[in-house]
Amino acid sequence: MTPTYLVTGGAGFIGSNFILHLLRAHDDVRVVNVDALTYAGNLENLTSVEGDARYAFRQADIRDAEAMTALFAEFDPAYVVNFAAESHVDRSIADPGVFESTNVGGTVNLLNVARAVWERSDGTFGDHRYLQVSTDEVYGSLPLDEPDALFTEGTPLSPHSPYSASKASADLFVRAYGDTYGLPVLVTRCSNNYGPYQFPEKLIPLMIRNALRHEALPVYGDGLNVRDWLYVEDHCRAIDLVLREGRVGEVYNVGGHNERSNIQIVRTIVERVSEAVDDPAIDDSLIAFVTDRKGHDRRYGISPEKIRAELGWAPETPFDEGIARTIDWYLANPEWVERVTSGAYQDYYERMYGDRGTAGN
Ligand code: NAD
Ligand code: TDX
Repeated sequence: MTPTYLVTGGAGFIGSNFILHLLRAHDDVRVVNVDALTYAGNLENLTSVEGDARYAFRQADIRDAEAMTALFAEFDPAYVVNFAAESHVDRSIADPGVFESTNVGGTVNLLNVARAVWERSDGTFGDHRYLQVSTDEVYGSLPLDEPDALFTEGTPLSPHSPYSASKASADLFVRAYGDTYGLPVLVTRCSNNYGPYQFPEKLIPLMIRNALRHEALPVYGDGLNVRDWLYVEDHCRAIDLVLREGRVGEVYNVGGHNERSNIQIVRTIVERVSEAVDDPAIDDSLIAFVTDRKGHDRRYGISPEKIRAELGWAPETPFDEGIARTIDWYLANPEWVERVTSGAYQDYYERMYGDRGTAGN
């Protein structure tokens, strides 16, 4: 039988890449994209599949029980993949409420609906599966002076930002629904993604955009915070693999041993963008060290050993290739950037960076 994926948050960065991946990877598939279309949701990411008979879009909020129940009735999904979330740490520091509401409340609502619709009279759930797309940030922060220390699935949850606290809470509800009701749940915890369609509030696309405009490149604190970068397509493959072949009830970390400091990333972008557009005015003098993010996690580093050993997953895109592809995509799609950064983005930028000052101030 053709499996139907109900993908929430499918108009966002990773969700839209995941939908494009599914439709490329499987002929025999149906995909329903359910997205509230917040500032981060953009259907333009999916224009290439709009006419595909295997794909449908419905605008709805994962917090809306009635709407979710109606969607389950309409599409009878075999799988739910929950990407829908508020995803930006800086926004969570400025305004935590919606992070609790969408990331925790929305997840619990989806779990309730999945349970109500999928549970049979004997308490079993057949082949249905619910996958929660989580993040390495739930594990907290690693020290810089212990480079061999990595997050494993057994690392205790220790979130620091309102964003990561909301994601960790959601993960605990997911586990509780598995343990208590037998709901067939899976969780993936991935490191920082980069690639096409990422909203330019996140480090890499923000730096590409600012460099092209000769604007300051705001590096938080000393720039030595470390993130573990994974090309989005590799994450999408991992999610699909875990959904189809992972062991129900398990958590799988996803990452590619690609740790870099923020300043390294920014310098790489400066060099490559300058070269790509042949503009020597794009240089390190644009870099501005600004006041640090509150509660800024120092380092993330993922051990992907479990998903490698159990499911044979490994990243396929080396950073050099992934960053070149990403920069090329942003250079080739200035209208996309222009459209998502018009209007409300200007207010956001002023609020976040307007009075940030330089580091140490
Ligand atoms: P994003 O902000 O680009 O997209 C989020 C999407 O969810 C948007 O399309 C938005 O419209 C939608 N959405 C928000 N609230 C909603 C609601 N109440 N109902 C329905 N839809 C709603 O985020 P992203 O970077 O693509 O991240 C997707 C998921 O992956 C998130 O759960 C995030 O925590 C997780 N994650 C992200 C990264 C990363 O590096 N970006 C890494 C690991 C995990
Ligand atoms: O202007 C900036 N300057 C800067 O120095 C921005 C936007 C970020 N930074 C730093 C903060 C982080 O150390 O760069 C690093 C990456 O920042 P973000 O792109 O905001 O990502 P991060 O906070 O690491 O969280 C991301 O990865 C994990 C995603 O946004 C989350 O959704 C995901 O769960």
